[in-house]
Amino acid sequence: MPYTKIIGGEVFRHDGASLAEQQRSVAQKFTRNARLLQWVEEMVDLCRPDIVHWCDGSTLEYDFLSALMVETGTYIKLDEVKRPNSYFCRSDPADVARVEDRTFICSQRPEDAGPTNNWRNPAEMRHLLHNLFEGSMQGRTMYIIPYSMGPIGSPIAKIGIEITDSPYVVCNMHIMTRVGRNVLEVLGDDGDFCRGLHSVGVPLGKEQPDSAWPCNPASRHIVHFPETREIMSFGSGYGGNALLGKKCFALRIASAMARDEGWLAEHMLILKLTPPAGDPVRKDPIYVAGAFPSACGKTNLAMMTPALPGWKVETVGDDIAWMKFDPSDGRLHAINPEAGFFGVAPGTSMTSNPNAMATITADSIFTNVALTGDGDVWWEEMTPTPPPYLVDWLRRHWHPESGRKAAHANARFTTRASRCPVIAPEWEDPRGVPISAILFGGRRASVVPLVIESLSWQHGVFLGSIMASEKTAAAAGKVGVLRRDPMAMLPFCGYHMGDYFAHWLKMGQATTPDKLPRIFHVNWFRKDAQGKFLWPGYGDNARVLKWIYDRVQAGKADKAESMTPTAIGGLPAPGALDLSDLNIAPDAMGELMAINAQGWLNELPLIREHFAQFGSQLPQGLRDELVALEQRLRKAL
Ligand code: GTP
Ligand code: SPV
Ligand code: MN
Repeated sequence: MPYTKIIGGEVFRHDGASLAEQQRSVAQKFTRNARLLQWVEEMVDLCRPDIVHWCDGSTLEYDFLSALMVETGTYIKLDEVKRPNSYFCRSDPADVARVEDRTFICSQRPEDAGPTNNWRNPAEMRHLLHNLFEGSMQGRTMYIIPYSMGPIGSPIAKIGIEITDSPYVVCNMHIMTRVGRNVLEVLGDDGDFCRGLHSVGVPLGKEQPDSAWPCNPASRHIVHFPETREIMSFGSGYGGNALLGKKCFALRIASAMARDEGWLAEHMLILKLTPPAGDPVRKDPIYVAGAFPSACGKTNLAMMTPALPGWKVETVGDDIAWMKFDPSDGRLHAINPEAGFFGVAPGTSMTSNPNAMATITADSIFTNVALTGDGDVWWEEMTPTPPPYLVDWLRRHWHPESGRKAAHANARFTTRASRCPVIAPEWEDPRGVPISAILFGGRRASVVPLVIESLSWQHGVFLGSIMASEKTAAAAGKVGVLRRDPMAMLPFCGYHMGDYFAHWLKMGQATTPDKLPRIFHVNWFRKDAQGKFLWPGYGDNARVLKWIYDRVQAGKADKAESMTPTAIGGLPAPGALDLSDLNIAPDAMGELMAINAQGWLNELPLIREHFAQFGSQLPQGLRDELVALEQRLRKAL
């Protein structure tokens, strides 16, 4: 038995016949919420764990579970001087990313899941899951995690309960969400919550040794019941498959709630952009939200160190934004419902993202990176020269000459948002921050210019709806293929994507046009004929942010002259983009800003095909935009 004593919260040890009674008496010290108590009892009966552990979110609990995982071989503690209070973890090689083809939306009617989701009949799926979860936690501890998405008790926050048999999930949830008894206090006796049941799907027989990363890839199911706000996840312990507050609740379930309640749950970073002090025309900071597909630069942009002197970027969130129109000022306000970052490690360096590097100097979890000989971590591009020796994420010896990657492409760090040196002071403001600009962007090697300003809210929604991006390693499957990923929500929209577009259009009616955020489309990923990036990106993206600042801030003298209208939208007028001290070839700049009318015309059949799948649920406004785009392009030829 891993442990028997009561720690931090309370641990209940299954003791034969008295299981129900003991569990009940411990549970009641935590909550009197009848719905919660009954659900936990049912899940204990179903999953038959040896121990039930009600999590209290304390440091004691975190340390205890971390030590437990060191003991069982799941974790390696990193060197206390080099990387204090941090752990290294390797997953099973078959469990390294979200599994989109094993992710399901179970609404009563298939039309409510739509063509971009895997729909399953809810009753049939419940039956299948019941069989999978039956006895799935035998020999294991069941953890009950009460968590809040958003600051505990704030009017916009929402409560979830995750039941899991993975201590790795508990520790990650401690960092990524707000866990604790105070969540249950806010929940009260009759509050409602999002139910999330998770199991790695590997029951343990008596005396049977556990593996360092138990998982059950053959039976993986990441299942959502948007109508009843329930999640059931089986067989995977990795990231968005298992940390149910993140993609499952804060995006798939929350997007359905947002549709019903008139707000937006989006796959977006939130940043604060402050112009240089003493600038004669630029004064107040603005807030920008940006939707980029997985592993396409949200964390980088959210923590960016601007290449332009005096400009400052501070982080509000790096992955998810919940946005509501605030009646007091009529503006769209955004909160980051998360409490931490689950960030892509490879490519993160002092050059690409020094603020992320500073955030993860301590108190962090590193999954599927490489381990150095002296008890620290490494991943591709972390340092200009790799260390002479590593143990790679597959537990093999690694040398620079090994000719393979030391870290998995979707290796991740888990770290608290509060550790970030550029976290915005207002990042936990329950009112959220007022959004002035929304960015949509994907990886597009060709055709799509560096930045486009939409002509209207409807045109901006159209640009978001036709977004495409080359697939990354953040999800299992073939990397590099171009796919439509509307608003970066393709894997995360919990309902029919056509209805989602309609919801976006409707949100544009919620306030007066002058108060709506302005929508932009950006592309940091244009490549030249040799396959090299044309745009330096990273800190130099501040040049684009500065132009956006000028475009959205009323009162700027040369506002009208800073934009050139084109067939696809507004582009920076000649000279309007600040390229001072930028070392870039003039023809590269030309290519980045060119309107390739023929290239866009060639895309129209693909866009039509993309739209066709939504059938009658494609809103008329988007059809109109497509027709108008074609007309403008033909005129431009
Ligand atoms: P998720 O956490 O998966 O939702 O993704 P994310 O959007 O937060 O991804 P992240 O910021 O970690 O993206 C990292 C990847 O984007 C790395 O491959 C970076 O090299 C690349 N990247 C980020 N910014 C830029 C940029 O400005 N230019 C280029 N060329 N690559 C960039
Ligand atoms: C993403 O894939 O968009 C992520 C990582 O943010 S995960 O939480 O694993 O989904
Ligand atoms: Mn993401």
